[in-house]
Parts: sequence; C-alpha cells; structure tokens
Amino acid sequence: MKNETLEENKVSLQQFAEEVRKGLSAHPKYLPSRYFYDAVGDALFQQIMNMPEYYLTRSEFHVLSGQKEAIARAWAHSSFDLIELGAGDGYKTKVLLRHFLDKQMDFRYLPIDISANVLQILEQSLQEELPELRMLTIEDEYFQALSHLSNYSERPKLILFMGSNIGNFTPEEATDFMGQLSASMRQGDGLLIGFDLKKSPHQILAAYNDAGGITRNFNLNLLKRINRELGGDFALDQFEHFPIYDPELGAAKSYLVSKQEQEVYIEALDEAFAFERAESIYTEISQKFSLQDIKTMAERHGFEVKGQFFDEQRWFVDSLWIK
Ligand code: AVJ
Repeated sequence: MKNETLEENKVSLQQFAEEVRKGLSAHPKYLPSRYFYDAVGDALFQQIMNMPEYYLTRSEFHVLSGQKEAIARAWAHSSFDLIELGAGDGYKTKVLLRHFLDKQMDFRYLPIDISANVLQILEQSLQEELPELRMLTIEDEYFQALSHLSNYSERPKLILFMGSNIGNFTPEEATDFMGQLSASMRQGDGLLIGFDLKKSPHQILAAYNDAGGITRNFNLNLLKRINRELGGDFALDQFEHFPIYDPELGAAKSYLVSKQEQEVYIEALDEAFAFERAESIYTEISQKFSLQDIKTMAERHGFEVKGQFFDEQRWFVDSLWIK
C-alpha cells in the first residue's frame, strides 16, 4: 500500500517535470493551473474563498441554500447516485446533502478526486456532520471513475461539477471535457454544473487581484512548488503577479511576468530556461459565461437545460442539465 502511493507520486512528479519543461520551452510560456493545488496551494485557496473580493464561493453557497428545494424538484428522482467531480472541502455540497437526507431520498454520495488527502479530510468531516450519509470516496481520474461506475450501478446518476471549475479550461478544452462527460452519461442522467457569470469587469478583476495579495501568493506558489519539488531556483521576488479580464471573451487570465532578464535552472530537468525582461508565463484562465454561452454548450453536447438556479444578485448560476 505504501509502495503504491510512492510509485504514484513518482509518476506524477515525472509528469509535473515534463509539463513544466513543455510550458517553459513554449512561446509564449505557460504553466498548467492544476499544479496550484499542493498542500500550500490548497491552504491559500481556502484563504481566497474567504476574501471579500472573491464572491464566487459565497454566491454559489447562496444559490444552493436558496434553491435546494427547486433543484431537488427539478431533478425529480428520489433514488439515485450522487457523484461529485472535485469535491474540495464539501462546504457547499453539504447544503445539498443535508437537504436530500432531510427529504429521505435514497442516494449514495460518491466524490471523485485524484487527491487521497482531499478525500480523506472530506470523508472524516462528513462522517461527523452527516453520520447517516452513505458515502464511497473514489480516488481516480474523473472519466476513469465514471466509466467504472456505470458498470456496477443501474441507478440514475446526478453529477455535480460545481465552483465554476469548468472555467479553468480554455473554451477548446471545455468542449473536449464536456464531450467526454456527456459520453460517460446515460439517457436521463443529470449534471448540476456551476458557472460564474459575466458581470462588471471591475468586480471580476478584483476577485483575482485582491488587495491583501493572497491571489498573488497563490499564483507565485506555482514557482515555489517547482523550486521545492523539482529543484528549481526561481527568485520569487523577480516575478510579478498580473491578472487581466477581457469582457468580450469573458476570460480572466493570470500571468507571472519576469521583472528582468534572467535564467532559471531546474535540477530535475537539468535545464536552464531564459527569460527576457517582461516575458510572461500564462498560469490560469477563469472563464466567465453568459446565459447564452451556457445554453449553447448544453445543446452542443446533447443536454436539455432543466433549470437555472441563481443567487439573488445573479452573479453565479448552477445549471441542471439532463442527458
Ligand atoms: C477553483 C477554478 C473556481 O478560477 O476562480 C481562484 C481558482 N484562481 N483564484 C477560479 C482561483 C485564483 C478558481 N476555481
């Protein structure tokens, strides 16, 4: 068991190194945002969710607490498997779980995550807070897990993909992801998917450029992680956090910009990467959506939009799609 974990870590470290090599060799440079989330990054993201500027988590929490009855009514099944992709700390999901239990619905909760650590913490907190919940954690890649699930459960699936996590894909990647997700679902299965909506560009930009500098540290942690895990020698004070928001595309993007001409050596790759002064590394997209974008995406992948659930300010929507 111990060995298996070690082996997995080794493989993913190699993959991390390879993706860093690819991204820093590209023109323009980029790094994949999923590497934000090591233990330090997880803790910084917890802080982000509590910042005054970061409205997303609070807005979606309000959607779920205000609309849980309407959501249950629209889903209309009382016996089903509730599957969550990337559950995190379960803060928002608990609102739904508690409601479904109160309504005596017959369901199992199956959170899927590639992080055993995340799943263990989630399982423990749910066992304490909702001891009557039937739960099975699945440590796997999303589509791997979904294809296995279909083999041993005949019940309809309701899949949760919340937090506007879909926004961390480029539009092309999102299309690819939705295609795979749709293909892994059966007729009548449901998808409750969270989207951060287009709104004042000032408000959106502030969410990724907080006055306290937490998002800056979150972004820079990517370089710190490369230093720590791959033996890099990034000087963190020589890079600047720079987020932008393009209201036409709905794209909030974050960059790290080199303050001067410099070279960075990465031991695990035995390679040095040259930066010109003001050269950028593109680290993250957080796509924002219009209601039309959402309808178009649903229809393109063979879903019917069964309901749109908003917070009072209409900053965020959880959309229920039926295959
Ligand atoms: C977890 C993808 C929803 O894009 O808003 C927060 C991650 N990045 N601040 C987002 C994030 C910088 C977040 N998601």
